[in-house]
Amino acid sequence: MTPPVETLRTDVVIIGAGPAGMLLSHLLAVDGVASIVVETRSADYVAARIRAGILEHSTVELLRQHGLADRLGREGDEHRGIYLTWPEEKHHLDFVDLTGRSVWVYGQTEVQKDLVAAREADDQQVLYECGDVALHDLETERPAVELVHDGRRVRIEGRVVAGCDGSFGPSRASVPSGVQQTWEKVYPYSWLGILADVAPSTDELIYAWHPDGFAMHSMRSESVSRLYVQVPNGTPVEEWSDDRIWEALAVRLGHGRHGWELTPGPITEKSVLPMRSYVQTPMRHGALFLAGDSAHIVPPTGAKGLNLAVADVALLAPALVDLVRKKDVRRADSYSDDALRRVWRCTHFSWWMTTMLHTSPDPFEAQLQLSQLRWVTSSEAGRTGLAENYAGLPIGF
Ligand code: FAS
Ligand code: PHB
Repeated sequence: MTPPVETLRTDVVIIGAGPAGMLLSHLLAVDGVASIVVETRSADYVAARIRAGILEHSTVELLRQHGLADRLGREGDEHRGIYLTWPEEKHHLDFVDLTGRSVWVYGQTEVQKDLVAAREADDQQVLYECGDVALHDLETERPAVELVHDGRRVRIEGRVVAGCDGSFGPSRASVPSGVQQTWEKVYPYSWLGILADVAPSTDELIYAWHPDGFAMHSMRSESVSRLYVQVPNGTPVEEWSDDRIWEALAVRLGHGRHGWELTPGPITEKSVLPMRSYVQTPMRHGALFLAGDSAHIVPPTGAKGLNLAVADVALLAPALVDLVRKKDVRRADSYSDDALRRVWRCTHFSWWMTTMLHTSPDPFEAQLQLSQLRWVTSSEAGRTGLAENYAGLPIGF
């Protein structure tokens, strides 16, 4: 192998320029800890990925606390709760009444734009379009990441490596197999998601159980709607014409029932998203710390993926500041256990919402789902339980 041509040095080498990596670089810089971010894709590619849409209360508070929420405050849409519906009924759960916490509709693409703008204003070094990214010497105090950038081999040495490289990056696999433990559940259905240039037909999100399958009405702005329908795994997106999608959404969301109507419009993007739960422990091995999708994946039914990445970083940043600036190892040593409490809470909640709302061929399961929906919408305890998980528990709970 050709020797590294260029060696860079920093405090924290961050792999991945998604929300976890870019937020971590920002929070570290606020406390005087330097980082270099390494990203395999182009900046445009990362910016264009359509992902999450809901920010929970703690995420918004953290972004505000660090001066990252100005545009969110202007362009985001604060929601008090969600609707749960099934053929006979439709109920609104008001999170603010139940828990004092709201959620915000503000696409992950917008969060990413705000993070990138803040890091560029701070002259953050981000190496895009890197290849052959490999982690080295993780069980030493001088770990390193080697890569190819602009045709040159580069070695970046730091005190710590932060694996923020999502579910397909090299970090999770860098934890030795004898050390790591993983849990995975693949769900027997997927989501077909669309973006449509049409005003939302609802003021707040609608989650719908229906014998034909789950459907959800979300949104991105006053003029752009985001909607999903449950489809079998492996469904080719071409199988679903625009008309078929809108017909299924109308039936499943309850068009014409309870005085509600769904307004269709031009579909600008459609894709099929498989659903799985995945957790890998520990979230720290030597000088490597995992945050975000590199350590866990949740089905999107609970709107937790992006918010969980933020919560990891909210714990990891102060731990690394203590380690790098003060040589205080306590929060770094407890990071994995501290983060995993929320990871498992959000993993359970996402599994619970998913299995409650997605129809299966088992008629017994359908009765259990309907009974659960009746309880969750009629009982104060049921409503509060869903509300506190959806709006999000305080970070570090
Ligand atoms: P990310 O995956 O966002 O970022 C990881 C970054 O690491 C990427 O930019 C990647 O290119 C980079 N990387 C990978 N390998 C690398 C390497 N070898 N070297 C350097 N960089 C590398 N969550 C919700 O809450 N609601 C949703 O509706 C929702 N929809 C989703 C749809 C899709 C298709 C996907 C994949 C995820 C969705 N999620 C959703 C979850 C998603 O929002 C994640 O939780 C969120 O992006 C997590 O952020 P990161 O941990 O930063 O990981
Ligand atoms: C979205 O707007 O993309 C969205 C909202 C809520 C979810 C999942 C996705 O649970």
